Amino acid sequence: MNRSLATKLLLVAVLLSLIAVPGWAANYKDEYKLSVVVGPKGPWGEAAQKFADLVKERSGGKINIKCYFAGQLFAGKQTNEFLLLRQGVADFALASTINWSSQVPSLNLFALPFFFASYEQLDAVKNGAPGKKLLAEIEDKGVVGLAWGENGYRELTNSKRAVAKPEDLAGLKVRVVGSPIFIDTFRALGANPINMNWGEAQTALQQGTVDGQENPVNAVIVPYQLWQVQKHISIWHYAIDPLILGAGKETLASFSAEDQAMIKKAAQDACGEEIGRAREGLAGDLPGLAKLRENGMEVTVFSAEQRATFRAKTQPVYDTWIEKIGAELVAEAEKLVAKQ
Ligand code: X2X
Repeated sequence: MNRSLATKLLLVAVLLSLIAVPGWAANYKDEYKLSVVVGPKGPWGEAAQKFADLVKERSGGKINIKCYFAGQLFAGKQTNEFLLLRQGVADFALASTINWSSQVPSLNLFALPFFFASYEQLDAVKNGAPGKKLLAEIEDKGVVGLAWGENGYRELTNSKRAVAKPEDLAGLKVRVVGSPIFIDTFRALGANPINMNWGEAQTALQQGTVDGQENPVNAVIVPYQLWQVQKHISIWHYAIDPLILGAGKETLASFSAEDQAMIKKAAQDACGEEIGRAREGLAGDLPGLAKLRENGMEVTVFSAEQRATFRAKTQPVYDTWIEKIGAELVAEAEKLVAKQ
């Protein structure tokens, strides 16, 4: 090869490399998939879409996240969602900690019966050492937590009668999520819990094959208009359900450091707003409950004494689950809760 040809080839190679690697743009997928258990209405679903919109806007249209609502990505089996993220079937999920607790048992911390009495207690645990440990554990398992969101306090609804004391639950058929701590809790209260995915639960409630269910007011009961099939609600705050906006580790690592920071900020912006909406009208004198009454629900708001009665009834469940969750983690959380 003569020298001038070699020089020309080198020049062409340099030019080609400049064209072929314009930053990271060439590495973007056409679509990134985000999993959501619920539909697009309400704070939870809308926050997922908001996150996708923010990322699109802030990446100048280069990062396109599509929300797959109502469990489309995991064919209804919501306790598989964490696996989907690990396997890269989903790139992101705005997920309830309950649905991930089969793979990450320590997340059952939030489902310990009658543990969190206030939002301040939840925030202290989530933002303190226990919350950080939980996110580190998830990351070890292949999913990066970008931000906390919130489903909310899980309240009991049913079509049969007002529930104010444990005896009122006797024999009541209650749909619960496929996580064993919920079965244990409802059995301890004398109810008849039935494990079911959310998609099937809606049909079961309509057809009356189950009497009740438990879910948060703003994020689920209102957007799904559960008053159409459930006449009674007990505001008993028996479990709280934070959401985590998670990204598959490999998906996240495929972005530049700059994109990763932008994605994290978008997650925090969308979820910060979502937490506010999930709690709206549900603290203090509970103005948010007016909407339930207007739609014909009979609302029973538990006093501290009523909660204490239910807490005593479910204490054996609490005790059994300490070891499964991690004694150290529970002890740390208990300390933070006691301080609030
Ligand atoms: O299935 C439920 O009850 C829901 C929608 O709250 C969760 O995904 C945990």
